[in-house]
Amino acid sequence: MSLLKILHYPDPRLKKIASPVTQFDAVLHTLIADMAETMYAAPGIGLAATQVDQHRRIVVIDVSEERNSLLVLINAKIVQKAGTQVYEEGCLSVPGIYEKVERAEEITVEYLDLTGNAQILTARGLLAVCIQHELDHLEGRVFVDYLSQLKQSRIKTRLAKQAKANL
Ligand code: QAP
Ligand code: CO
Repeated sequence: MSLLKILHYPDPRLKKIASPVTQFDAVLHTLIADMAETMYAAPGIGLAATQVDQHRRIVVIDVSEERNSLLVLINAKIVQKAGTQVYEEGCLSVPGIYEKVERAEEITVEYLDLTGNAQILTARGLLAVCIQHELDHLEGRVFVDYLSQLKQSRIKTRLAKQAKANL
């Protein structure tokens, strides 16, 4: 297992659109194990392959307190949305920044599991927010994209300052 390097906003590679997974082999399983290790080490509650510069439709999530309920979504698609909720989101690619974003309250997703079997899941609350946030990454979208231009430019300035301080 190994820790993967996480891309930081506004890296242009975060805008790439991910391709569907077609091979359920050892290479895929290694990438997923490394993504999970990277998410837990951060620590984070969700990580999309895009964030580690792998442009494939893979997401790992664990919103449990105990950090023992790994959810792996491959080629996931939201097939139903209902209601709205506002949640203060963060992102491992946008360190130290938290902003409110409005998303659907309840969603149903169809996806493939680690072995390539089709699954369906209905989620609400934080898990629903996290799934929507992570699936956005696979489309090249970051939560910052939903904020005003003024907030976006302030976030870029703050991250550039942080990056300089970390040299
Ligand atoms: C996405 O985000 C998410 O800034 C997952 O310094 C966030 O795991 C979905 C993190 C909130 C729903 C609600 C962020 C860790 C982790 C930071 C994360 C940081 C350290 C973010
Ligand atoms: Co994110």
